[in-house]
Amino acid sequence: MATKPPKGDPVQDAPQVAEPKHAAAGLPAIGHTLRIAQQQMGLKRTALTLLRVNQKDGFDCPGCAWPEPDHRHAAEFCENGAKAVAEEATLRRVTPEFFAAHSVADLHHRSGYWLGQQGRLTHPMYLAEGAEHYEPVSWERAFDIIGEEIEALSSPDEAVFYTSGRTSNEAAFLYQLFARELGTNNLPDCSNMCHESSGSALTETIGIGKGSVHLEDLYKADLIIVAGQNPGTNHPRMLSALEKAKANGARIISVNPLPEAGLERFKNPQTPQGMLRGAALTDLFLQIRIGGDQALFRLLNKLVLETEGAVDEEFVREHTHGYEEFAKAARAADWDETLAATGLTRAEIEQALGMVLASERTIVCWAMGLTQHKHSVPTIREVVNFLLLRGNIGRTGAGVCPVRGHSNVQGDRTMGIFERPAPAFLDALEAEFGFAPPREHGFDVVRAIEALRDGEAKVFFAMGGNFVGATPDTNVTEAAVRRARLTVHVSTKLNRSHVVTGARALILPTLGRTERDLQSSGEQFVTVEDSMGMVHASRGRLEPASAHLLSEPAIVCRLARRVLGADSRTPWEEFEKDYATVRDRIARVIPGFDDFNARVAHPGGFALPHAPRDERRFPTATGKANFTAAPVEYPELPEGRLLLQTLRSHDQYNTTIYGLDDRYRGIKNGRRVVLVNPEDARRLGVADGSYVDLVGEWKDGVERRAPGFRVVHYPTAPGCAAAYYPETNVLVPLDATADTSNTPASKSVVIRLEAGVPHPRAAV
Ligand SMILES: Nc1nc2c(c(=O)[nH]1)N[C@H]1C(S)=C(S)[C@@H](COP(=O)(O)OP(=O)(O)OC[C@H]3O[C@@H](n4cnc5c(=O)[nH]c(N)nc54)[C@H](O)[C@@H]3O)O[C@H]1N2
Ligand SMILES: Nc1nc2c(c(=O)[nH]1)N[C@H]1C(S)=C(S)[C@@H](COP(=O)(O)OP(=O)(O)OC[C@H]3O[C@@H](n4cnc5c(=O)[nH]c(N)nc54)[C@H](O)[C@@H]3O)O[C@H]1N2
Ligand SMILES: [Mo]
Repeated sequence: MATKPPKGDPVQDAPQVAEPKHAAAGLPAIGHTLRIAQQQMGLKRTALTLLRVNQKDGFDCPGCAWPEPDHRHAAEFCENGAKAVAEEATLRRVTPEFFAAHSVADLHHRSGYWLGQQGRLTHPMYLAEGAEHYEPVSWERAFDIIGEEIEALSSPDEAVFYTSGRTSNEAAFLYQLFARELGTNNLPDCSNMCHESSGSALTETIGIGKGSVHLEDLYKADLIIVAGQNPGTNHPRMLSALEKAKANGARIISVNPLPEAGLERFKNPQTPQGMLRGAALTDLFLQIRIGGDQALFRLLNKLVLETEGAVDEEFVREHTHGYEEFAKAARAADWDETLAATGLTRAEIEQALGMVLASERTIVCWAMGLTQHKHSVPTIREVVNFLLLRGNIGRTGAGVCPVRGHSNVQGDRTMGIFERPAPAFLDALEAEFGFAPPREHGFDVVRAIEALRDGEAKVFFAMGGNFVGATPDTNVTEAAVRRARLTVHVSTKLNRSHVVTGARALILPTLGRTERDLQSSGEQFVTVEDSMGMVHASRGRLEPASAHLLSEPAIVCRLARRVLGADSRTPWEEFEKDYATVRDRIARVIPGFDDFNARVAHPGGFALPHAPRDERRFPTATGKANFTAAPVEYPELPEGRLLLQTLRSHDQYNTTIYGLDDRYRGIKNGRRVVLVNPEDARRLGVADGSYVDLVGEWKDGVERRAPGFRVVHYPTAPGCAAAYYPETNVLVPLDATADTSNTPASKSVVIRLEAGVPHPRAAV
């Protein structure tokens, strides 16, 4: 039997703390999975649903973007994928009666955890100007309201169209087409807060903003460096790949301020011996200070340059540009400065160098630990320098591997969800659809918040996600969104963004991945692209959560018909009826999708082309892979302060909180914890178990405070603290962003600790 959502809220935050774990997955993970899934779905639905995850005829797991192996297990999912599925396939419902019983003011006082636990949204809901409750509204009326507000704008650039990363290729393509026919490139997305720094750095240096490895490359690598990533929690299926790589002889270096359980030892739940003993994964753990990665890679580059025969001279000569200038900068790298920036010892760096030199095939994997700093773009460029030096791009078993977050975040970008579209893409849209797309760049996430704040944007439309919950500087962002005339959210579940609204607001409930999508031409499937550029189909089988849901493509098509009217020559009605007709257009507009419908019928899908990987061709401005030579940066920490990273617990999916535990880190029943190195804690006079407020320090002098965190003495790198997002988003200043990519620097926030008291609320 599925159980009811928790009644009590605010939930008392009462963290209990035990020793952190040293291994991930294994039996406890399976027990935990089944318990959470059954609470939401009941036993039968749990079994039926979980068996279809990531199978060739099933649906793509809405968890992370890690690719599926060619030979699949019956259970090709992980604990956290199962939780993501359970959240969506839950039997709990948020109905019009729920909204009649709870005013917006009431919901505003609930935690995000409680909101999410209420279940799936069942009806389109409307909050009229000045009203206290959402009320049910017909789809027609909902589209009329959006039409009215868009027509009242003085320019289409006063509208913003946000996308989260679960949206299918088909929906994303239609959505950007609609926005551009309307006349704006205001298409910010979650990527702006996520891997934008990777995209910026890779596009400039190798000519394409995507990773250059396939899953099989990991199995063939000699050395895999995992920097700034916690796969045990956020990409658990990656651990199976790392285990296999190790069995084939690879060595692994983890670079992280925290010892993460998944990287230490992995107990593979798919094999009996894995369950019992588990495999040690990391050979060398470099416990780096937050933000020290650019300095580390720069010094490694210097040491490689100084080693006779270590540089792949032929590759450098044939395929790269800018080597001399880079080499000059790298040779100037300084040991003492690097040791200070990284907190590592000389012996550790020399050991890493030995492993680097012993490897013919090296892969560097990374995620948010590298992308969310002021100097993220030069950091990732330094990783590219590191790989180029030894010819590790466009070679089997080697390459760049930015590990994506949301399950289709990479595909959405491929489909044109981007505020700075390439001219060639716009030309192709123009040729195919016969309208003149806007050429001026639009707003990214941070610019969209500023535009709302300054009254330059008045309509905010979100295709999924939780904009208010996920973005930085919570108080600033909430005030900005409240200034909008209209906020619209296409959503599966209730979240904070539904209760921090513009003057008018709409909730448009939609189908999830797990659900059957029936249109008038018959049952539809959609497609997604994983982190390694593989495109495949996703088919839901469950009955939709309610008869009143529309699919995301249907919502866009109807919206476009209402808003664009006779101005649009695009066959929106046909697109809604049959998604294959959308794929035919994608095939004509986007390179690599030729014969899309035929090729996606192949079980497992197909690989998109990637010039650097496939043919060592680098479509950059210079026509070569570019070495770069930025000055080395690392965060400066004033006396008595800590550098805070805001990260994920094991029981959350971004702003969706599954539960209040972070099992591998030994934390239970609470999220308001701050992990502090015991030495720092002693120096700052904060006892383990005491309560503090986290107070941000930023050049604007504004006080940003996150109250009531329990101090946990934890083996994090000295000077570096960690606490969960989204509770700490209030501390991340809106203008503290990465250079070039404008990604919020949510992994390096300078804070001080002030004595505090426990906070009543578990999760914001
Ligand atoms: N279950 C689950 N799965 C998820 C998500 C989820 O919330 N829950 N989110 C999805 C999304 S959208 C994304 S983007 C990914 C996120 O996946 P991750 O990037 O793994 O997520 P974070 O929890 O932000 O972890 C950041 C890691 O980087 C380390 N780190 C922090 N600062 C630094 C630094 O300066 N240098 C180095 N070397 N390391 C650093 C942290 O200690 C931590 O291990 O996961 C995706 N998958
Ligand atoms: N401080 C701090 N801030 C961060 C980060 C950090 O590490 N630290 N990480 C950043 C990162 S990497 C990311 S990607 C962003 C995430 O930002 P978002 O993607 O905006 O946030 P999510 O929490 O993933 O969105 C969850 C909501 O998506 C909706 N949803 C779920 N499935 C579907 C679906 O199939 N269709 C539709 N239409 N809606 C659906 C549900 O209503 C759910 O409440 O947050 C960023 N913010
Ligand atoms: Mo992300």
